[in-house]
Order: sequence, then structure tokens, then C-alpha cells
Amino acid sequence: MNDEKAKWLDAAMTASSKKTIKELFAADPRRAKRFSAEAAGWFLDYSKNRVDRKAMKALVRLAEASNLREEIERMFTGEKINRTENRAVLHTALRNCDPAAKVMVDGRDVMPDVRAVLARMGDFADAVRSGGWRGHTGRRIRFVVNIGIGGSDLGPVMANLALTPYAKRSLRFFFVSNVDSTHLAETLRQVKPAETLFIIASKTFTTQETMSNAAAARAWLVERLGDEAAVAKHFVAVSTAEKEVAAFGIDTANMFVFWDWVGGRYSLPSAIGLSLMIAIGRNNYAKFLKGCWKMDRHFRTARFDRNLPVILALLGILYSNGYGAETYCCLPYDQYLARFPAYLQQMDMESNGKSTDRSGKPVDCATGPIEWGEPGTNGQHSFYQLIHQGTHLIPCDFIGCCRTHNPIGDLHDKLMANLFAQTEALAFGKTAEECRAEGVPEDLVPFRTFEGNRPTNTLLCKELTPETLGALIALYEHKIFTQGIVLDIFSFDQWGVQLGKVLAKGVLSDLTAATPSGRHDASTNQLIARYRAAVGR
Ligand code: G6Q
Repeated sequence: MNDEKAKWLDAAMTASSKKTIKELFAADPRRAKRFSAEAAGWFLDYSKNRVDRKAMKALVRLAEASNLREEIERMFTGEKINRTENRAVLHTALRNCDPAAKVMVDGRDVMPDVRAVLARMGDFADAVRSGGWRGHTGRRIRFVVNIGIGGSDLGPVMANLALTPYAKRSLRFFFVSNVDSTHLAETLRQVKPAETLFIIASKTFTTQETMSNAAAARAWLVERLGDEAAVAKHFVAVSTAEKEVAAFGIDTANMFVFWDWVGGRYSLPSAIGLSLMIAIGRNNYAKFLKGCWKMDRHFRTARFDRNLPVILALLGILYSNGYGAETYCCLPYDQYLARFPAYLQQMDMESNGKSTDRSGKPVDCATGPIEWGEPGTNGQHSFYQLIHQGTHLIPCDFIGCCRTHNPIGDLHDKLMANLFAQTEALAFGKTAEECRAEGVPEDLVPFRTFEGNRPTNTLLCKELTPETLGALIALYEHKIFTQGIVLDIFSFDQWGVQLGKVLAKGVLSDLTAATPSGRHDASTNQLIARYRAAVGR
């Protein structure tokens, strides 16, 4: 972080550490309103943070000192900001709903291709949903199995669950990611070959897990249906790699493309979202994209002190770099968002888990936080104890939807009451005096006292819909982008993922070869030997 940025972060810290959250509320009756903002169907209350107006101003100056405005434009206009891979970063083009929009990469407008793939996906989704697309034996498709991993899995899994109320219930969806054969085997037990569509989702079409599972699924299908030609009606591919798709044996007429300027963990709004589109239909999918687009426009145009992604990003940096908070917790109070923390975990930790700055030097600040979370209220009965009374500072985002898709008695009121109460308890705690006034015996007072002053953001929408889900995803994508810019790291490569992939290949040959090479360290050699003995090699 350069001197100018460090100066603004210091100024924010100085202002921030003067008063507790409780004192800040006492000092400013308009605080709740003042520290709230709204965009694309989401209301953000960030008043329960350790910031006053001075601290927020300093944080905004930190964003300005990072040239955030210019960097946002560079991303949206297709500059090759992913420098280590020499690629543009244009997931925003995938959901650009302006029919007149042009987005140039290498002197070529990418929007006609984006629209053409979307239209093809729409036709295909319609055909599967209506029964127009039939399996090899003429039966309707009733099961859809997406085979992919990482960015080609987590988004589809999360969004298919999140938008269950909009899904065609006569179709069942499965997601196979792990190279553990149990994942595929347990899935295949639940589907019927003649009624199953496999979507092989892989940007590169070379990923070991996905290609192994895809080959096994293909062998299973051909064996059950007794005809190699069945593959044409039961396998489609989503990829950037036409040659690899053809080499695998999928007709490229059944391929939905995307492009190298879409990062894996940002690829849900590309053809990687095909399973989602089949589930919810093309119209709902269009609303999902529109939600992303609304948040994109907000991020690109709103002033920083009203800009939801920027506010969340700056507060996160205050806690990680000012207060030394190492983790950050995402707590959706909506069962449909149960997989959202896992999705966010990849988005954030793979993007900003870096220790080299953009000039190639070691960073001098804390980069991406350790991200975790679970849906409320379950977490309240497990790890919230540590958030309330532990020794770590853990900033939390609470996410809630005012209306439920499944009203049953007063359950939803209770759910939301818990959300609001948790943010209140974390911010205001409970003093020793309050405990005594409640009649808590003196020897228990230290244990029943809550320090409070634990920061939270609350994000509220009216209802979880395709549009609000799209906006929520884009909100976090841009938060992570902003943090990358301020922390001066590249958010769109993932070299750390590559090393394990390469090493696994070498180990595999030692597990299966007649004689292992013995070229690993003593521990790895020992594990290989033990494994070989156990399986009789
Ligand atoms: C995402 C990562 C990674 C990737 C998977 C799958 O940003 O690069 O999670 O999505 O490794 O890669 P393929 O889609 O190429 O199979």
C-alpha cells in the first residue's frame, strides 16, 4: 500500500477507534439513516460498524487514492486488466442488457456473440423444458446432471438452490464435481439413463475431475442404452475449448461457448448457467441477468459513499488491515441461500488470496480474508458463541429477505427476528450493570457480560427472486474487485490452483505404476507406499 493510501487508512483507523458502536449511536440520532444505502433491490444498513462520518470520508479517499473510478472503467471497457494471463475481465458484458451496447475486446465487439449464445441457450432450455428435446429412445428428459468443478460448479449449485421456487419441479437437477467416485455413483443411482441430460461444464475441457467424471458418465450411458449414438442426445458441453469438446466426442453442435475473458468463478452468467436456465426458464434467467446488470450500473456510476460494493469493500479493508481481523463471515438468513457462503468463499479467496502485488513485489498488507459462513439460524446454535464472546474480531454480513416463498405460521417472523436480534446483540452487547439489573448472580456476571462493538452489515431485500439474486452476486463480485484494486493485487488469476493440479498427475502415476518412482519427499513416498499396499499393488 503506497504512502498516500496508508495515510487514508490511518486516518480512518484514528477516527474509527475513538468511539464504540454504542457510543456512535448515542452521539448521532440519524445514524441508522445516514449509514444506509440502497441499490438494485438491496438495502444495506452499515450503521452497526465502527465508523463515523470522518472514518467513512477517509475510506472513500482511500478508494480515490487507488484510482478506483478509472480501474472500474478499465474493467467494464474490456482492457486486459488480468495482466498475468493477458486477458480482459468482462463478466459484466455477459449481463449487459442494453440492446445497443458495444463492448470491444481486441478491436472486436463481443456483444453479438454474447447475445447469440444466450439465444441458443434459450432455445435449448425451452426444448428440454417442453419435451421437444428427447433422449435417444424418445423419452422426455427428467434429470439434468451438471458435471463441473470449482467455478463450473459452485455458481450453478448455489443459484439452482437459491431459485428453487422458480424451477420446473418435474425436472430434477444434480451436480457432480468431486473426482471421488462416490459423488458420481450416488448421483447415477438416482437417475434413469434414457431420461438424463449431462451438461459437461468446463472452461478448459481438460480439468482432471470433470473429464474423468464425464468419461465415466458417458461409459455408463452407452452401456445402459447400448448405443454409442445415444451420446448425441444426452451430452452437451459448455466450454471455451471447441477442439477439446470435439475430441471428447461431443458434437460441437451441442456445445455452448463462452470466452477466455470470463473467469471461472465469475462464469455463472455465461453458458455455465445453462442448468439454471433449464431450471427456471429463459424469462426468469433474463431477470437474473437484469439483476446483475442493475448492480453493475450502480457500481459503475454511483458515488463511492453511496456505492454498496465500495462501502462493503472499504469496511472489510478497515477491519482486515486496520484491526487485523483475519476472517469474515457471511450469514444468509434464507435456506435457499444455503450454498451462498461456499460460492462467495471461492469468489473471494481465489480472487484475493494473493501475496504478490501488481508490480510483482511481496505485498505489505493483509489481502483476502478467510471467508466462511452458514445459513442462520443454524449458526446461532454452533459458532456464534465465538463471534459474540471469543477473542477474534469477526465482521459479519447478515443477509435477509423480508418475504418468504414458503409462509408457514410465524416461522418467517421468527427467522427475521433472530437476524435483527443478532446484529443488535453483536453491536451493543450487555454490560455488567445490565446483567446485575437482571438479577444475574455476581459470580456469573463476568460470564454473562458481552463486550459488544462487533461490526455487522445487514443486507435486506424484499424477496429472493432471480433479479435480487443476480444483484447480490454482482454486489459481492464488485466488492472483491474493489478490494483487489485498493490492496493492489491481481484478482482475476489463480496461479495457486495450478501447482496442486500438476503435482497430482505425478503422484497418480506413482500410485498406478508397476514400481513407484520414489522421487517424492519421505512423507509422500510413505503415504504412496501405504496406499499401494492397502489396494494390493
Ligand atoms: C475459477 C477457477 C477454478 C475453475 C475450475 C474448473 O475461477 O479457475 O475453480 O473454475 O478449476 O475449471 P474448468 O472450468 O476449466 O474445468
